[in-house]
Amino acid sequence: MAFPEGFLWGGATAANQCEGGYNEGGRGLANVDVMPHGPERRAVGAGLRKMLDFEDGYYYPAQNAIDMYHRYREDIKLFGEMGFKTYRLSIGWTRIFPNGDEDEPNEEGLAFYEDLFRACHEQGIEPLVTITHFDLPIHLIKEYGGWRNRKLIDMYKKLVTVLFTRYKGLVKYWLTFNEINMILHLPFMGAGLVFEEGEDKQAIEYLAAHNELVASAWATKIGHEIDPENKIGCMLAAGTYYPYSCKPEDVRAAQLENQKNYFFVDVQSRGYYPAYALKMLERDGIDIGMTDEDKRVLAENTVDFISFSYYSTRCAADESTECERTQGNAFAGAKNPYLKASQWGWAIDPLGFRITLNDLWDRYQKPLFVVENGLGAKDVVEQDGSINDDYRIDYLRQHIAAMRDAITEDGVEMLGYTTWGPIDLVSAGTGEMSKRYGFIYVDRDDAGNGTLARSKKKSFDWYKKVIATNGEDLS
Ligand code: BGP
Repeated sequence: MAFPEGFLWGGATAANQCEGGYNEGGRGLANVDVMPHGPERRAVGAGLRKMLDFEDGYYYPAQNAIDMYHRYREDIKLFGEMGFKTYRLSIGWTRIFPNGDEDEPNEEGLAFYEDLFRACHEQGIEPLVTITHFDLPIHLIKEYGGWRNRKLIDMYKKLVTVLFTRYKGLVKYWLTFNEINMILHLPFMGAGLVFEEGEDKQAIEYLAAHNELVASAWATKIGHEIDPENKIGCMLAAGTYYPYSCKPEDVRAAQLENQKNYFFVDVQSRGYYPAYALKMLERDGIDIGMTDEDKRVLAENTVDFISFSYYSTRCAADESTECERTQGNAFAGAKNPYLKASQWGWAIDPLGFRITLNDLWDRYQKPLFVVENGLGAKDVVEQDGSINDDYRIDYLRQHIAAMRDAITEDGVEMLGYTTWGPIDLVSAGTGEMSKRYGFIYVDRDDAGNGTLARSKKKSFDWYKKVIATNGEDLS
């Protein structure tokens, strides 16, 4: 058998991209709510255009998203029908602590997720919970400056203590921060950072990263203390950087880019700052405010498993190298001439998936959990209502086959695989609905029009069969 017994097949979503109900159930406002659809989204996400409230003339897709806040039972039932073993979802921090710094949590928010987890178990689905998926109370940004402020470690500790206590027995798999390395690419989205004129951006990003890393280690400690059954993982936006050529300068450029990403997991998995990161901080004169307690907490509370998203590999070239550069997603780089790209310019590289799996397994020797993978594409609804998304099936088939090879041929140890957006949802990068990943179609467009009705695409039955055969039948 290729995939191990009990392999956790499923799908992944994030609260702000599917829930909606932004002002219901006592929920407070979060950074992700005020990221508009349209050309300014990227600058807002990067912390370069300050937008801390809703402004006139913009459309904010997270306000209602796909209305899962009201439809989760119906949606989870469809996941159950596909045979999901796990469903990865995230907690909206502001449902639990509307401002982030209250003493008492909001019971309505806690009850909402409790019922959602029960709905999962009724379908035989194990929840996999991301504690924060690009999600931070606006109040913590306005009052404290987001994750640049160490006080957020305490707010986070309070949040996780409430979650681990309340959901003991209902949730066993946890991720501390979604794509923690996104701080370096979209720092407002990743850490609630907004930069003022003249600030040292890099210094603030690494300071915020340190605070998140320490908070993540505390969460691991608290989670294990509350329930030793808890399995707590880190989460990386992965995708190995290839050198553009075998020119040593290109190879070095790729090595440096890879280290920038590995840095986070090196700390979370090994428990200390790697030498190359310490040297870089020293060289650039960056003080992250490391305390002895931080060092101890990091060392004693490493993660149980490594989770990551994989959409594509990336390519690095030295500045002197002549090549086409791309800004396909949040990660800029050289354009790989050997690969085709998606409609949104993301390189498609199934073999790169196997390479990335090997790189991470070799480096950490801890079980891997792929918690995002998929193809964002435009779908066409036929006259009869059917949606023939063969391109999506092809993408997933090739990636699952590459993952199978990594397990059977290379000996990579894995816990599971969740595709991104099993139901169409709002794109994190662009705010669009038309960038669809789902097996389940949602009738909603980029401007927020549509009935929100759900319907099955061709890929729905295909994925159902993949799960039913534990990955044996990919046809
Ligand atoms: C990851 C995020 C997700 C998700 C995905 C796809 O970076 O963790 O939240 O959205 O990418 O990206 P996009 O939505 O921009 O297509």
